[in-house]
Amino acid sequence: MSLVKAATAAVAMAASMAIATPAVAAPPRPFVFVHDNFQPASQAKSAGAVTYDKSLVPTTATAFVAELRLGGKGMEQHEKNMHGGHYKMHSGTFIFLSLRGVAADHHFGIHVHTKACGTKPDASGPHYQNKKDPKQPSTNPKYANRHNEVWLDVTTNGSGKGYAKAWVKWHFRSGEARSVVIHKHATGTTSGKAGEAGARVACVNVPFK
Ligand SMILES: [Cu+2]
Repeated sequence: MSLVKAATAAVAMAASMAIATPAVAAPPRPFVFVHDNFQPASQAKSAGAVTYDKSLVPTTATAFVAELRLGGKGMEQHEKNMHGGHYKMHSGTFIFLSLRGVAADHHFGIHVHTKACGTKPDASGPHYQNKKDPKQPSTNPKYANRHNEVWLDVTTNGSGKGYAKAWVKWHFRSGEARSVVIHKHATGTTSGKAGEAGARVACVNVPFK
């Protein structure tokens, strides 16, 4: 799926829901969009996104993140309107990430983390996990995998553009998923290395629903 197609689909979906949802019900909107450029880490308090390594993620780079939550909170009225409540819709969370102006021909390991970006790379906390690994930091592939966490690894093209999408069958717990962290290397999948992707080179604040 091209970025244009994905963005068009997301906007069309948002528009259809805006029309289908009666103003009186006013349920929480099931989508979040963030579009930011990267500020120096010293600006973390007020920045939407920060970089810790300007050689890989310069301050001229931009990130776009979209979350679309299907089913559950905020979608009941929409589902009734669309289907009279007779059909069981997909339930889960779709996340889309696009990067521009970052290092060319580079594979970045990228995940949803639990805390907001800070002046220090570690401020964003561990990965968000649907089922929390009792042992933290979690490197057990039973917990640290793309079904229990949100992984958005990106391989950029020759001009430093790239995108990724993820679909998980669950919703974020409110307030517990706060950022998208960009790491230096591809995400590991083997025991003891699962979920690891090297240094945190940049971070995007996203108020996931
Ligand atoms: Cu991470």
